[in-house]
Amino acid sequence: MAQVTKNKKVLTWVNDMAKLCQPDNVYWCDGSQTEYNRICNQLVKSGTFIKLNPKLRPNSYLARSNPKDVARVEARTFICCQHEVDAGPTNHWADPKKMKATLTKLMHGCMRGRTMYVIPFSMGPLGSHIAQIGIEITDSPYVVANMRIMTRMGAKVWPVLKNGDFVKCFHSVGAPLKKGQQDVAWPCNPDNTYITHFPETREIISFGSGYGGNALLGKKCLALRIASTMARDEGWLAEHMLIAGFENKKQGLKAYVAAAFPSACGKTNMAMLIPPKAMSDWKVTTVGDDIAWIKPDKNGVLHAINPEAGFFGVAPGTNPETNKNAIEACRANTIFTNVALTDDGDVWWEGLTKQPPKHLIDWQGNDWTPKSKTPAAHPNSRFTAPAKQCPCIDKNWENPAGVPIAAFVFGGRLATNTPLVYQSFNWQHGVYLASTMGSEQTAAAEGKMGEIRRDPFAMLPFCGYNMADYWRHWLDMGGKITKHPLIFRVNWFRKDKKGKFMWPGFGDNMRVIEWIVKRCANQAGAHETVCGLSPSYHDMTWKGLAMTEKQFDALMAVDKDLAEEDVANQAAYYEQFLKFNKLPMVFDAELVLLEDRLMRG
Ligand code: O2Y
Ligand code: MN
Repeated sequence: MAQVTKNKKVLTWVNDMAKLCQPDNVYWCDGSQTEYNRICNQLVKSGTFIKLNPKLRPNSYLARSNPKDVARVEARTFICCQHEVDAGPTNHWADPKKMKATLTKLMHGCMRGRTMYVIPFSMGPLGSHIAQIGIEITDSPYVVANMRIMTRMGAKVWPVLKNGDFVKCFHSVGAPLKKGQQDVAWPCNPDNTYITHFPETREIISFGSGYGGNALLGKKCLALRIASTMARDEGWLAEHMLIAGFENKKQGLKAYVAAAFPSACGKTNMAMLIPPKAMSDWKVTTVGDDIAWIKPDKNGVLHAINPEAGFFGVAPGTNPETNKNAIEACRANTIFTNVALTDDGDVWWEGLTKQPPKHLIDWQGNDWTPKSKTPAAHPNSRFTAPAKQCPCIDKNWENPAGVPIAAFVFGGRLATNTPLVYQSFNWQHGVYLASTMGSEQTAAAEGKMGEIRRDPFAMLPFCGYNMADYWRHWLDMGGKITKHPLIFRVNWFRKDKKGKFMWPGFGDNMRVIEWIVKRCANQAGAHETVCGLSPSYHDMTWKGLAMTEKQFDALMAVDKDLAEEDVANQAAYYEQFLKFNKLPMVFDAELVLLEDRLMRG
């Protein structure tokens, strides 16, 4: 048994939860390798894990979820604060008292026949002034194993926590076992799923799902939904952003960039980008691939940490060409969920190799051949891999002070009328630009594929309070910092009339990032357009890519009629925030200025 804490708040809470949930026993996680190995072996015995061939994939496992439990469930995700207006029109709100009553009923006896694990964890380097401590109570050993990769977890947290406060993270798969009842490989309760957040008391209660963001509570629930409210109250930023370093020693350039993209838009790929051969004097290093916590230092310069310790990356589409570093990161010590199993005990997913293997076992455990009508791996299948295994991990990735942020980049997945890149005129214009981001629907979230939804700051599913208050917070932060990172919009996904991508993406995105880094160093040109400050063809490096000026101009072009339509769409989108006068008035001003530029241009 691990050394446990004397923190009374922890002991009382764990005791109360044990009384309510009635587990067969309570286990305090120590976070050791021995413990991890024991839990993985137990998961193999229970049928949740398949041990992969140790020669091909050392110390790695495959889990297959219940087909009804394969992704975050936004429709069952709630912000439970006193006043509905504080959750805002883009969140599902629930009255905290009523929700607690509903949950308490469900939690009563919900861990019977199971072990209740207590996981102390730190989001961010232990002891960093930007880090936060959470404690997750869970009845899922799969969650324990994943949390050991995704967070700094175990006994080392107690001396940092001492008698301090922590975020209470309760999780249950919601599937108690009767005496003698045989367990299933992936227990869950899809008909009674609740992912609930109580920002005013900094608590999370998740019930019914064992998958990803619903169950690994340090990630989306704590590091985004709860942390965003902490950040608002305390004057910092909790963002759905990758953090990467871009350095060109020859040219004396180095900048850390934080970039927000909606789910499954290639964030992990950008965080681990490999520049094209012709730009091999650039080196890219990864600080984080999904979440950034950003605070002004004592001089008012924004510094960011990655609160996570691992990657929970989308498997399909990842291969040595699209993301060699991610492939290397999951070579060993990795948990795969819902990918396919090869006949020699390794993993496979769509896009991993050009030719699929002749035979596989698919993510649901069925025989699969290239003639099968369904994908071998689920589109939202994942790898959980330690960040330190990434070959391009940044030397400062665990620096408790974080890394200085020179630029914010906001992107989406838009096929039409959004240029490849442009810079905002100023901080206010940048915040407005990020508030209007939109993207086509992906597999990680629910909804119809291909539909466009506005996803301000890529935070739509992750902002723990009223989105309009969040925008105001960003505007206010502009007044609290001395050195404003430059703000950019990018769009890697523009298509031509035939539906073909106009930009190669992946490593070639380095060309755009080079322009961004040079703008930060005052070393690249830009001209004013209706959108913002844009590069001309000659402001960017084209060596090694067949891109004509005409093609580039098409990538940057803005159709004025379509842009007018978008102004109207944006105004309509903002309308929902007008209630209670939440919408920052400066956004109206930005729309007027844009209309004016469109009229003049
Ligand atoms: O479906 C899930 O639970 C995973 S969602 C996810 C995982 C890693 C990084 N980002 C996301 C996301 O949805 O943004
Ligand atoms: Mn994400």
